[in-house]
Amino acid sequence: MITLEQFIVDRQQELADATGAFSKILRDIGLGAKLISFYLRRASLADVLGELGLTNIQGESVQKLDHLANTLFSQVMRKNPHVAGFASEEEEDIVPTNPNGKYVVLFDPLDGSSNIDVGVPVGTIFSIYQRVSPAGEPVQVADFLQGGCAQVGAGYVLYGTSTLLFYTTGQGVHGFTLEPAAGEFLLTYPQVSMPATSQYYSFNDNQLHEWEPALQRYVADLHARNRTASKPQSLRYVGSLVADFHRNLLKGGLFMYPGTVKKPEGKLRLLYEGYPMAWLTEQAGGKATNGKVALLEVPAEKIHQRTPLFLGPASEIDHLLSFTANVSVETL
Ligand code: AHM
Ligand code: MG
Repeated sequence: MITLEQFIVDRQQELADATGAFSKILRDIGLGAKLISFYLRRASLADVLGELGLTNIQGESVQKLDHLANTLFSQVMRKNPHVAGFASEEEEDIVPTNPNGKYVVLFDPLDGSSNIDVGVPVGTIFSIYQRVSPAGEPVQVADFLQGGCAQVGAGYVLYGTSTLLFYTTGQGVHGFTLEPAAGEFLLTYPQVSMPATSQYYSFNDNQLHEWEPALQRYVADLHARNRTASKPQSLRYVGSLVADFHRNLLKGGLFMYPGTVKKPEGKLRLLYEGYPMAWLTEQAGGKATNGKVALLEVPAEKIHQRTPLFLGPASEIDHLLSFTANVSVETL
């Protein structure tokens, strides 16, 4: 059995210039995940369900557990000397922490808020960059806006039937399962690859009529292919990105959350949700796009930027792009 700690240490030894700083951040993300998992397991017993009575920067109602998860993760990051600052989906601005730290961390502490109160899996998503501002000074927004290709680590934690932590540092995707009795994440999914064909598709089509016509044509094509396929794809949509993504990663499937004609930027956030999931998808052999270009190439302009998001097996994403890529937004 290989623990997350051991796995990280073994990998670190393979890097000549490794100082252990990055590994310590990954280990602390594991610690934050264990703490959040502990509270989630007791959520309906410990009066931590329901709304807090505040709205976040996105204008959305903050759940008590959103707030708790953000506080726990933030505390863990503040105490890590290698973290120079962090940005959270739940915080309005970037949070400078240790000026001598070498890295910045971005996270969505509890994704899938609408599912918290009903016992449906939720997740944490994280993304790590090396800072570009000078060491010794407070971090700046530019440290967080380097773009998806500059990520040095990314992953998610799924609080489901088990608590799972999957991450990449650019050498494939590796997954760990929390052994609750030992309090350790154990390696259970080394070198994950997404199946080349889609078994599932996952999207909320309540606004299909407001999607760009090219995308509506793609959906019609998907349904038409399904009617004649020997193994038709099934719809699976949880409404927690981490849960939907995780299932599709292991089984093969398309996830999409497009924009609408009225709201072309979509709902999901580029930095906290888009970039990390896109990198994991690519590292597992799949493709990620905003419907026009590779998602990792989309420039980051502000920390709470939103993006349309399409993730899945390369062949399915290529097929989707054959409908959407060359249609300019103005002609829709
Ligand atoms: P949240 O950050 O407020 O939890 O919202 C993000 C979630 C994603 O996990 C999920 O993919 C999406 O919102 C579901 O949205 P919808 O209910 O519109 O289908
Ligand atoms: Mg979220």
